[in-house]
Amino acid sequence: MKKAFITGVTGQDGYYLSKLLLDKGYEVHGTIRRSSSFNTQRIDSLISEHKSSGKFKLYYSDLLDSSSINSLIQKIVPDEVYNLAAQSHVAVSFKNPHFSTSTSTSGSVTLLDAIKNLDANTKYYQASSSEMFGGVGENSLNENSLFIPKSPYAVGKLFAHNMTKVYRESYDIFCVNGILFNHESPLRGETFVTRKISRAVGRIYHDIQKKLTLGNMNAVRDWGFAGDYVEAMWMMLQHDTPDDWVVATGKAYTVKDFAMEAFNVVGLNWEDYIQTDSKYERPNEVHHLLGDPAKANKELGWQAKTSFEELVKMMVDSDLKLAEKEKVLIDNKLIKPTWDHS
Ligand code: NAP
Ligand code: G4F
Repeated sequence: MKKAFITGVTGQDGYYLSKLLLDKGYEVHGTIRRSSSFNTQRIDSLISEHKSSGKFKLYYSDLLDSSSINSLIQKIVPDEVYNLAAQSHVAVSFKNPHFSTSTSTSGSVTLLDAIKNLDANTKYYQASSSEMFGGVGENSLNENSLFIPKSPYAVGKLFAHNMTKVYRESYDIFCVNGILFNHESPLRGETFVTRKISRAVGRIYHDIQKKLTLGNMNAVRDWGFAGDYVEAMWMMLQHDTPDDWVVATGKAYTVKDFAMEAFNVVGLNWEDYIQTDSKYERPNEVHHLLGDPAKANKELGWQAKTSFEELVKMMVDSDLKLAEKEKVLIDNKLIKPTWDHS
């Protein structure tokens, strides 16, 4: 039985990747951070499902704690390591630059070096990001495009990306970079723009929110479904040779397009509900990200299966159900509308 070690298992991709690997018969070992409130909501269903088999194991750790990461790698001796952990919000990385960059920089070196010292042919996946391209111009971006990072988040990711290549070339370790473009789902964090929109549509439809306030609605992104993208992560580690691959749909839309489509799902006109505020704009915006997945299509046999329209509908449908439950609790005075985290 293959063993996978996943950092960032409590995140959006952590859930989808764990589910994929558990379904394939892997034993999955994931790190979670100690928090004063519970942070395993996304993976609670997997924890219950695999309680008796013992195939889903969790450990308290943090990527900044190299000693715990080293001990875990030595104890588990995983076949595959997926480094998904990051402070992944670009706007927040401007406010917490030290933490955001060190999680990616120190974290990747700790893992790569632990794998080198283990000497057990462990394969490594680095969660690289399209954010590293910087979104200058409107060309479709591939593995050979120039990186022009524009945020502390992107600088940290570029360090980890380059370090992964250094370990691959220097020590013959099977380590890959998945340069993933934006991928979303009903489990997306609520402060990313797609989920902020789908959550608002659900709440506006159920009359528990009046307006949605956004930043730059002209920003362009290549949005895919996270469930499709974790398959590409796994496929990279099954390829004959280690390399770097872009994972994207090859189609681009504006934030405004996403909002229009989301309000359309419930038959409302987005213009009646959306306002803008410069507080949601970044100090250095990434304007346009469109990916060219030709290499992943050809070499990995990977294809994005979910269309933009299907993705938006999936997210809105899920958030309509959530808002319906919230409405009952609010009407019965069991909860109060929460502080705006966005
Ligand atoms: P996410 O939902 O924000 O999850 C991030 C995970 O990292 C969470 O489990 C979080 O733990 C954990 N984490 C944060 N700081 C940590 C630290 N210092 N030590 C250990 N764990 C830490 O992100 P995602 O959307 O699943 O993305 C997964 C990875 O892919 C990230 O590295 C992200 O930067 C990268 N990526 C994402 C996209 C995308 O569009 N989703 C595109 C390209 C690349 P808590 O739950 O405790 O916060
Ligand atoms: O949803 P976002 O916050 O995602 P962003 O910045 O593209 O980053 C995500 O994708 C990256 C891959 O390219 C990942 F590496 C990263 O970890 C993360 O998952 O913002 C998307 C766009 C931006 O241009 C932003 O300025 O939407 C614009 N936007 C407009 N109004 C907003 C808002 N973004 C947020 N979060 N909130 C707004 O109100």
